Amino acid sequence: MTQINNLDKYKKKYDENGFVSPIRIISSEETKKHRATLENTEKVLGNMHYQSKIHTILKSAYELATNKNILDMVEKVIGPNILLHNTTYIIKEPQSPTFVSWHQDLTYWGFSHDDQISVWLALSSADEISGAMYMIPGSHLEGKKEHKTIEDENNVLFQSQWVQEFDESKKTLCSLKAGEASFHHGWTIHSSMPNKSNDRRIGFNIQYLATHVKQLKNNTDTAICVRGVDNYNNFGIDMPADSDDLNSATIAKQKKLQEKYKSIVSSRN
Ligand SMILES: O=C(O)CCC(=O)C(=O)O
Repeated sequence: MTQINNLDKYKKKYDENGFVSPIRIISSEETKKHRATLENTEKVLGNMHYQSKIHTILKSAYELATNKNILDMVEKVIGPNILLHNTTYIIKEPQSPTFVSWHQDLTYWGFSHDDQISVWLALSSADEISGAMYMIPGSHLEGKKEHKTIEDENNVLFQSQWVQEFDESKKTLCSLKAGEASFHHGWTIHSSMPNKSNDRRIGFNIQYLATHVKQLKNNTDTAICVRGVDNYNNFGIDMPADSDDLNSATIAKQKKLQEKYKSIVSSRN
């Protein structure tokens, strides 16, 4: 089993730069299994790009989101009591123009505190050609930046938000082999370019919060405690999937959760 050593070293890098990458999470064999689950699901449900709360319909997604290596690193950053808020596949098809504009995750999410961390686990290789993420080191220390709305049909982001004022010359590529992950802070400015490769670029994105964080935009938001204890109960509770067999009742619930999730992250107040 893959095990992370050097958690303290990774945490130091994370604190300095606002991200740490790459960290090996699972073997390439395990990664293939999770990719196959996603792609078998797509044969039934269609393209799964940017669907929310996937861990409520696929056990594979819940297994990844509760992976010990990931949670050990998350705990180092946000402490022992951890909520899983969202999981989503971010997929760029081969030779596709889709990209992600420079942004900070926390801008429109409505959270009371910034004790949040994003994990991006590669289910296929992510590099300069296939459209891996770029990060701006140290940008998490500068707080919230102004985002402009610049509509572009190829931008993956719900609000087409775009940070304009920052030093792009500092950008650092986070190349990942399948089964490796990057971890980034909610104020770290990041983006990604189109996929010019012949394979799908598949990221599995996972969002965690410390249990004391509140959702200020909507008091019916949901999450699930995946490590430690939740003494705050600020969120309703999501039910994790216990199988990869698709079930129409859980899919219907996930669609509702997704609608709510999208309405929260798409509104500006
Ligand atoms: O998948 C990408 O290219 C960008 C993902 C992203 O913005 C994020 O994980 O916060």
